[in-house]
Amino acid sequence: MKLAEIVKERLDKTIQDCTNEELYYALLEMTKKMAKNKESERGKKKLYYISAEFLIGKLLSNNLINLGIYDDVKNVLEENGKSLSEIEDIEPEPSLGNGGLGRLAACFLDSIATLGLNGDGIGLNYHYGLFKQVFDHNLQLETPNPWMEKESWLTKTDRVYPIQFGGFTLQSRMYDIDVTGYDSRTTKLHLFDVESVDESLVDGSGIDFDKENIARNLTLFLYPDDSDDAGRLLRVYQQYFMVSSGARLILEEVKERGGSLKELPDYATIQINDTHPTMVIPELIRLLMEQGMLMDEAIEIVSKTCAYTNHTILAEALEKWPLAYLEKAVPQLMPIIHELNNRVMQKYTDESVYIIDKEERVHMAHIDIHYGYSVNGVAYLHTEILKNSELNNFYKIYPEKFNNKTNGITFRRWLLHCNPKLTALIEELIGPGFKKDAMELEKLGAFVNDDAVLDRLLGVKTACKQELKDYLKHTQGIDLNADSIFDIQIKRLHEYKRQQMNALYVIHKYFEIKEGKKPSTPITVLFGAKAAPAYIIAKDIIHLILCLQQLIENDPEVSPYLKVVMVENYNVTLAEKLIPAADIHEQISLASKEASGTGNMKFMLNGAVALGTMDGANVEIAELVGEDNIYIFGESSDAVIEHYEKADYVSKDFYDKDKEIKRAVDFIVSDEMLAIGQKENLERLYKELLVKDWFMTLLDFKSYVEAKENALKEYEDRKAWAKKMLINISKAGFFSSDRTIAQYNDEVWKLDSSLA
Ligand code: 26V
Repeated sequence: MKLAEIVKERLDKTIQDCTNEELYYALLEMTKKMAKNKESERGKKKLYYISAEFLIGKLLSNNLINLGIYDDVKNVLEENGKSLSEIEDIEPEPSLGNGGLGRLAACFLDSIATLGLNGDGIGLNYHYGLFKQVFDHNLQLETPNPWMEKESWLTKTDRVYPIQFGGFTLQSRMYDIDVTGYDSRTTKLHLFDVESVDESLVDGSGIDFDKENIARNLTLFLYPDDSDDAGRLLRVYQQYFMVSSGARLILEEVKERGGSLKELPDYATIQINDTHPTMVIPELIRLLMEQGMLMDEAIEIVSKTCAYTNHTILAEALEKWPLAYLEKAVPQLMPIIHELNNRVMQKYTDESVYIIDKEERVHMAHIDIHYGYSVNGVAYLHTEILKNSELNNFYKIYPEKFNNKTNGITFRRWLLHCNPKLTALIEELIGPGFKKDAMELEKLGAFVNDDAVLDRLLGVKTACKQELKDYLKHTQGIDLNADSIFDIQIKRLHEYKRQQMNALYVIHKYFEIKEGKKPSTPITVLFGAKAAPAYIIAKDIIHLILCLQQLIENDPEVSPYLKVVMVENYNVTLAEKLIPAADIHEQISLASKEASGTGNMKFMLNGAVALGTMDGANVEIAELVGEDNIYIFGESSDAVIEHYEKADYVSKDFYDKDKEIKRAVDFIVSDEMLAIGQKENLERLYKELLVKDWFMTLLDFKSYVEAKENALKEYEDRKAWAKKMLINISKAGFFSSDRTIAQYNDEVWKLDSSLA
């Protein structure tokens, strides 16, 4: 059905007469109908990707591209005096994820659909998502981010399941979002919602609500504040609600496809995305036993069905739920969890592999590893660290279960959609084949010495920088200098990602400029990051950055050469504008701590050059592009792991012995800064860096400054820089999520491709 017919039928209007909002809803209806007609053929075995997060971003443009009608729609709208990009602005962005883990799940669904694999996503339908970030007096405030309007991408289904908790039962209803794959089929994201949810529980503009009213609050927020027992318990309720709903759907679908429960592993494979969905293992065992299966057999069958992906080695992110929480929320799982633990205890004497520890906490990852058939890390280095250190005791027991699947990104969103100018240039140079086979980008290598091509590449970058400037002016009132170097760090705010190190560099540069050492080209340091509401130091780092932004903005001696910008409410939409405009991207985590990173891949694909440590997928990027096309600094992961083992890192030593480090750190609590910022926040951060600095900022600071100066210097040779850009783009093919998903399928899931 054509757009003109839809608006006629909906509103009895012509396209010309419609408002942007009316056109948005008409396009929504049109794409939903088109996606319906393209559902994948269903093979015998099906993948269920269960995840607490799916950071899907806006869907309209992406769907139009994947359905192959983007240009047609754009033209029709233009002929009628309408702009597709203005219509896109109307679409709310759901914040159903936090960062890389959730965005990865969304990229994976795109690739699963594109490859024609039989696989769906399963998650929760959070009404207010994570939260919307607002800056006030240089501090982060959180407000709800409602995204479900009268019409949305969600389709209500008839599947409703009763989900039992200790003492009460809630009804769970399934909603679906169609996920379109490029040029091919669609798959589905199933989001479960509690029927009794009540948005009015959130009053005022903040994100506070009655955490104990589970029936009404369960699907309001992703990761509600977990700084108290009620918040943590709510997470357990959410997790069980998600996996019990998912498990029922999976078993029902197996039966609908003609399978018996004994054949579960032949009909279903479940990818557990980090530990949030781990309870699916005991829940499936329980449901199979409820249908008459003996425990031994139920455990064996479920163990052949579930596979686990680890996304972090940070101790605080590895979930360990107190037994008491589980006893209260999900008492029906307790006999099973105890039995799973008993079996481990009977077989192994090493207490570090037990499921329940001496402090009566349940280690969720241990359930996955013992009772799943595959354990994978998300980049080469990360998997090696899992095997050789973090999970070494498990690796010794189950070497055959461990495998690596280096993350990937969908090029449809992170090139075709977000950077049409670069896409057009690439297509002109090497033809359209790279859109389906990302490895074809290698063909760009033929142009590294072609001055005309390099000039055009620089031209595209300048145009993207100008677009970002216009966008930020229009949406956030921020002024950028499009002729400056755009140095960008966008990711969750976390100490291990070391935004504080970048901020210390800004201070260092501020001093240099004051001393008369001015950069050849002005520098703009852009940040985008949300801090978890209860993560105090992360919020202090945001405060530091925002205060620096204000201080420098108002200093006429410095502001022509240096600008700091922290964009408000960093999300997928902003990433799509920021990434094409970057010259340098910061991937500066403490080596060993960033499992993979996926932003690094997006920037590379868009012709930015990385400044980074040998961490996560940076290692693989460095190997592919070669040392001339990336700026690597800092201690190795081995050295860092050794520092932790020996507990021999003392940040104060670095502060005492280096004047420039001392000067930068001291500036955090200088009179200038205290005149702008909050004493409490700045002093806390200052002390943290001096007495703890758990992620070794000061250890790497000097080599960071050196590497950054080198990058800034080499930027001045525009031709040589353009070459680096081109090489980065040409080597990005490996990081297509189509490759990652094909590897999961070949080595873990073993589904048939319905496109074969
Ligand atoms: C843990 C927690 C702990 C409590 C607070 C809320 C919360 C939310 C998420 C998590 C899981 C952290 C794991 C994670 O997000 N890992 C990221 O996964 C990306 C995709 O594999 C990877 O690129 C990033 O390097 C990794 O940090």
